Amino acid sequence: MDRSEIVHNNFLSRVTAGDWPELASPVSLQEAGLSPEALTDIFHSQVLSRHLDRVSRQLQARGEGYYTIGSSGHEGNAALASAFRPTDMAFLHYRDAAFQIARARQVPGETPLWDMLLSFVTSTEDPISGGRHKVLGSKRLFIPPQTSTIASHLPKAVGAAYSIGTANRLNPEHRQLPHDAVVVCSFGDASLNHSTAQGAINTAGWTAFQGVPLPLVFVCEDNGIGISTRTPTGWVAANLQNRPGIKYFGCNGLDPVETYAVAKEAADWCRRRRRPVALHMKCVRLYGHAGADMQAAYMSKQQIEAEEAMDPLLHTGARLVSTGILDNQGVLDIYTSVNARVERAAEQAIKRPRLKTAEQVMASLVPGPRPCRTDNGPSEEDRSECFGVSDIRAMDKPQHMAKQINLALSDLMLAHNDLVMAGEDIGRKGGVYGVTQKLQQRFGSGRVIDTLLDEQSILGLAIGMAHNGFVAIPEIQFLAYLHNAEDQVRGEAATLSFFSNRQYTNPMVIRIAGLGYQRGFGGHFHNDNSLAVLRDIPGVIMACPSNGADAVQMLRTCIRLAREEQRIVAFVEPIALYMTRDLHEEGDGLWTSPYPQPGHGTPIELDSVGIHLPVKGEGKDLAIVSYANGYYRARQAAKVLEEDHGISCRVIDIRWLSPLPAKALIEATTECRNVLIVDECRRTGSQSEQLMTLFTEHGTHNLARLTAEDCFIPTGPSYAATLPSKESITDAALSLVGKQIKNQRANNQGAKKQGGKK
Ligand SMILES: Cc1ncc(C[n+]2csc(CCOP(=O)(O)OP(=O)(O)O)c2C)c(N)n1
Ligand SMILES: [Mg+2]
Repeated sequence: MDRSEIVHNNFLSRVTAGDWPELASPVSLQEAGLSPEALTDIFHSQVLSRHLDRVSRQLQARGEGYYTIGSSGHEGNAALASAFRPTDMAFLHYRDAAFQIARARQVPGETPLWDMLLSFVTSTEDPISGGRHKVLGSKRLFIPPQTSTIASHLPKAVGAAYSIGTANRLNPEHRQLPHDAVVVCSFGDASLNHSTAQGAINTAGWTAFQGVPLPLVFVCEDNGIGISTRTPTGWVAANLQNRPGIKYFGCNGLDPVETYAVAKEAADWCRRRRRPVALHMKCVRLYGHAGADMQAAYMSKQQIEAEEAMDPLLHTGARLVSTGILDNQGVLDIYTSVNARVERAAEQAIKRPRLKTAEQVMASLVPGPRPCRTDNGPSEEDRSECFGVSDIRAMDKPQHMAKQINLALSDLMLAHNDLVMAGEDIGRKGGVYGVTQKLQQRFGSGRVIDTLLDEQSILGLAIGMAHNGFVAIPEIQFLAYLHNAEDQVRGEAATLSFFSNRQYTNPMVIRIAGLGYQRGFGGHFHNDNSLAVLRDIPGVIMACPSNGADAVQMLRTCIRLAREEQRIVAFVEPIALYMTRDLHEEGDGLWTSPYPQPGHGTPIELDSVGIHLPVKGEGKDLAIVSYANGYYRARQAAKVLEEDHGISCRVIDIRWLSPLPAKALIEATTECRNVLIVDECRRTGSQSEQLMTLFTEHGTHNLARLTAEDCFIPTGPSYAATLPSKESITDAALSLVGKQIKNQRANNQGAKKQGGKK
């Protein structure tokens, strides 16, 4: 028999016989401040959660439901939820259905039973994911959906908690959380060991240790096991009890009264002091890990039965009966009537429509636009105060890319009070390359945040702040360090709109200093030349400018895309070009330009490419398609090709690496007799693969690519040995054009011969 049926029958027979467990806690209702109605309410939520689990297993067995990770044994969550306000944003563990149900009972007009059933049967009417996953979550209940890697929601919970204080100062237009809200974040005992969890807890402590407000309640739901691996006895308490900056509370989640009392104390403490709390809640896990998990493979029958005997519903029943709120029959009545209601509703839910086409599934991948206050750019007064009049005049002098990005960031921060920046060393130092110099002086340490050294926390901060109306500009100091934290983009940020049917979004512009060619500062960590990790994430935009003026315009577009269209953008800055001034010869200053003041210059929109035409001719012999350092070198090569070889060559700057501006690329090259792709990233996995495919599918002939070798980048004089150079681009172009001329001759001769035969 399915264990859920065994637990069900145990409950019925023990309640009928009045075989109640001993009270798990001496705390009385009065001491807990819990009214009889409130306890009955908690029981209702617990019972509903239990029956939803049972029914979801039945539906799965019938092929009508999918994925049945359950909440049974964790129903203490209902008492937990009752201790918080429904506007305290909750990032929940997957076993927290009872939390969501109890919260729904705090809000008029909610229909948690129906909503959750729609999610179980993946109906398009599921109010959270629109039928994309069985997932907890609700926009109205401040519960963002969570279906992902273990512990990956903790960093954003830290970010959301941090955002409350910042929102109280800046009041961003799209603010969500009240000024005195706290954030709840729950997870399992095995998840506590994940480096992401440890990192987030450390970040919370580090923040609070300095007296910075961080109203966050971490809840570790300790059922003593993670799938089949036992958590050592006492480990969770030992791990959480002595964390600097974090206050520890513990409760027995089997007993709703103690759970409520302790959770209330923890929530109140956190709300009052604006400091993080770790609440350790004991639970049991009934029916194994998830649908197909056979507990018998790793637990003895006695162990399984001992867990089942600790059923929290029996404990709540015992409380209700021992306090005279209900008698045995009253407990049974609630249990059986809710059961009947759930079963009836389930039969209706399975008839509701499901997603069918790829188009329907994909409809929520990219968030929708949102109305934003009219943007007139920063005012003249604000700019004069921020920069000083002489500095504004100096902006008309030619500037390199690092300076231009710095000015653009300043103007954007001036124009929009919902922008915040965060990263390692971006504040006082102004970034490793000075790109963020003076920004902290201008906007304060609350908007230009020097973070601790943890990329997951930096990206989590951005995600969490976006949940409260901010658009963060997190910085990853070097591209190689993104890999430590890529799940925060891939598994978390990028999936949020998809799994919430566009209701939750986390717009941001991630600035990443990257790519190769740094002379004298080397090694692959500082010269990482692979962007593959960002290219295949659905919905994420990747921008990569090659020069200062473009960087400014593209950054402005990226911020607009994030603020107004709620997009996630990676803005990759080629480090080696930050300070580059000259193109062809020393002192020519061709890689500098005046800073385009806000509202000036030509905007660079998504899907557009840059086209550089030769001085003479129309550049139809050859198009070199490249970006960043490759584009810069291609421009050098183009001059040689024109002047020394008479090849009329245009150079195309791709600018937007994902999604590729396919149409613009085809249009820009269509008149050209040859196309050479120059990609400074590694041959395997680089953009060049997609570009070759694009042009081949389009039918472009005479196509070749020059890429970096499949190798890491060394330090020392050979720093650029594996990368495309002006010389290698020139050679590749000559060989391609030469080949084309040969082919043409061969074709002409072939045609003549054929003509002769006729
Ligand atoms: C990063 C990552 N690794 C592994 C998994 C697979 N996995 C899902 S749940 C789970 C066990 C979690 O146990 P615990 O945190 O104790 O929560 P419980 O299921 O016991 O409530 C594992 C290993 C995952 N989802 N994410
Ligand atoms: Mg566990």
